[in-house]
Amino acid sequence: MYTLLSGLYKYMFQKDEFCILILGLDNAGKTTFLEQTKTKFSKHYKGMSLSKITTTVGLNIGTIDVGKARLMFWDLGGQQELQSLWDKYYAESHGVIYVIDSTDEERLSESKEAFEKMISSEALEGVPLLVLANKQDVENCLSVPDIKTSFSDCAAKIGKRDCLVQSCTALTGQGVNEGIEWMVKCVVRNIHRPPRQKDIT
Ligand SMILES: Nc1nc2c(ncn2[C@@H]2O[C@H](COP(=O)(O)OP(=O)(O)OP(=O)(O)O)[C@@H](O)[C@H]2O)c(=O)[nH]1
Ligand SMILES: [Mg+2]
Repeated sequence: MYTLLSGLYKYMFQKDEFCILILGLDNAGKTTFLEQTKTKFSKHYKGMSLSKITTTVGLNIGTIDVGKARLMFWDLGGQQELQSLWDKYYAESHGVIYVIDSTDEERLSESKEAFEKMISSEALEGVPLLVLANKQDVENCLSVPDIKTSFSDCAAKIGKRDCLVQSCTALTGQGVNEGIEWMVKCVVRNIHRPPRQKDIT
């Protein structure tokens, strides 16, 4: 009876947990996106004022529940000297959200270089990639098609991974739900996939 009840309890309440990295250059809007996500997906979360967010030196964490999935976010600092720390988190992550500042055309190639380096890591093979074209509220910013064109030569490196370029305004929340729901769908589907050949011991 106990086994039956504990099985039922687990079925009803236990969540599958996924670690999601939030990466991108400094000033892209990663922490703003994380705060907006926590505000939208956690009923009782009293978010900090978005205007008070300052540059991230270590990391920010956050957890949300979406259906039977629990997403644990690690938002890492994007400054150049902090980018060398990103790969310490790759092996544990189930998905990556890569944030781009669509108003910063000058640093778009720098952002692409950081993205290419990140996706070249073997530890991220098969991991879904959500690319956010952030700050779409700013007039004359780069559009989603502009960013897709600039990143088009990454296609081979992305390979068969799930990848979505999503329009987003972290400040207002536009595109946040769509992005998170897409990520949940991908990571949940991945746990039901048979392991990759090299994972079989
Ligand atoms: N206009 C506009 N500004 C935004 C948006 N998202 C973030 N910002 C602003 O961009 C600046 C940087 O935002 P952060 O969230 O601190 O950026 P970050 O990527 O976490 O930066 P690091 O922690 O330094 O890596 C802040 O002034 C934000 O208010 C957006 O959607 N639209
Ligand atoms: Mg930050």
